[in-house]
Amino acid sequence: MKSLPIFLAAALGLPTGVMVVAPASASSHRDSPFISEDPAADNTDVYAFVSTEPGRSEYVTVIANYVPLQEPANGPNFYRLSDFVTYQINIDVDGDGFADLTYRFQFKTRIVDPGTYLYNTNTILPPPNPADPTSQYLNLNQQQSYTLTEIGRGGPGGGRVLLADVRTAPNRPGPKSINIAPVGRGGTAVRGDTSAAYQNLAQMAVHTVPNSGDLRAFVGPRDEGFYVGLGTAFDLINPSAAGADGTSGFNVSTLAVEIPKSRLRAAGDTDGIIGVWATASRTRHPVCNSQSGVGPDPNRPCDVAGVMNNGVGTQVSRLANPLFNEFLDPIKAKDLYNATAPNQDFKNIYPYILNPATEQGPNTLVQQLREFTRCTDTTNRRDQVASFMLGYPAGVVRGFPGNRETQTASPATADMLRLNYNIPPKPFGAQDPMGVLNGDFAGFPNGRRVADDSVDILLRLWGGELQTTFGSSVDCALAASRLTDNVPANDVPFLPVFPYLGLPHEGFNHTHTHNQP
Ligand SMILES: [Ca+2]
Ligand SMILES: [Ca+2]
Ligand SMILES: [Ca+2]
Ligand SMILES: [Ca+2]
Repeated sequence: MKSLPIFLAAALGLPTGVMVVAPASASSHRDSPFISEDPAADNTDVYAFVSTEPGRSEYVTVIANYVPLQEPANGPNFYRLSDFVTYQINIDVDGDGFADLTYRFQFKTRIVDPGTYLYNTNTILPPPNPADPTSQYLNLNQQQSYTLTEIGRGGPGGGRVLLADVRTAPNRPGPKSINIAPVGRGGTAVRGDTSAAYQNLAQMAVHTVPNSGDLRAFVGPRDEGFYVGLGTAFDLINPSAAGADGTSGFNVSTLAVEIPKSRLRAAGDTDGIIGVWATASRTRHPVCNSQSGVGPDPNRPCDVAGVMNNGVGTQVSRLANPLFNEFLDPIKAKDLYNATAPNQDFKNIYPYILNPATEQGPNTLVQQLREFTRCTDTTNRRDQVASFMLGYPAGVVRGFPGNRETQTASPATADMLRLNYNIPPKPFGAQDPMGVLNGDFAGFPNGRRVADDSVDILLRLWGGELQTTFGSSVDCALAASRLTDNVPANDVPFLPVFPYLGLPHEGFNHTHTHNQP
């Protein structure tokens, strides 16, 4: 049952612990001042879970989303990832906050016909040789490919190329561009549901790496899967019973990799617990230099000035737990968070998470939540540290075996998405979107699945639901358990197969109704 806003509950004579509150944009959209100016490098969400597709329970899927709030009708230069950004999925297997396994995505854009304005010059058709991952979709004029490199312990040098110059899934302009058969370019009106045709095309961008235990990777547009009551958050948290999903009808750019557990063990993992985060690093900030005139390369008619770094680049975005930098870090620390690695968090960030009131002042999130729950501790939040910076020791949550590293003597206090992948996955459709808090231990905050209601879980965790189990004398579990943004589900279905996130919205036919399904 949906909860009611506090004012409505009071009017009906119901317990006024029931309330509505709604936080920010998608989990890390525009989370810091600097990254707001650089959407192509902006991390928006990270997911990590044991694969639920049948036959894939020995794999861990990690998804990193970038480029927030994409309007689907964004032609002719449809959204894409930047050729001048290094995107990385980072995995720590031993709890020290340093990556032991990194998956690096680097992109290349190719314009087939630079003489036209078009994204696609006719209906986008399957590649002539689908088995060859470098074979591009027919009639796709603006093509983007990527190289995926796996880097082991020891830093940025070297690495092993898993996929080279392979295709990404195309955007989804509409029924004239996405169809089973070519429809031509005449004036004929074309209607119809392109979901099956698009799914067919997009799954051709799922690539398998046979010499790496059938590791799989995907890059392409998806529906924004982070459903959230967006509009009420920054009106000073203004409760609304409407349950409007503020990201409905928008797309995002998804990078996904499905890693065999055996590779995690080969990287040094011995306890089945990993810490995951994603980053974006700018190698250049492109500026078209008018002095250069039209150059010999039709893809690069201008010199690209503004070289920042010719190697991996300068890190400008980072994300692990949803809404961590967005809500828990003060403005003065947000850019620093994005520029640093998890092993710096104990020094830079931990005090704000443990003692929000004394370290940040009177205007923190927990103090805003007190308006609704009146039982939220503003200092000594060891529950928040465990939820987001350490993982849970066994026994803290009844029945949950925990996801705190046992491999190091003192695990790093760092924002990483901890996943205990020894916990068996729940089948798709049998998952509880409230995850660990409702006894489904394969869900957030043990990793994070695409369908988990991260916002409601976070509201309950921030609201102190676990404080008593961490020794607080405050008992607000009941009130906290009623916190919700009244947005219980995504606007489109998630997929039961890799890459799991729903199909992107179509430019030709989409809405931003914000209504709940
Ligand atoms: Ca490590
Ligand atoms: Ca959505
Ligand atoms: Ca481990
Ligand atoms: Ca929700």
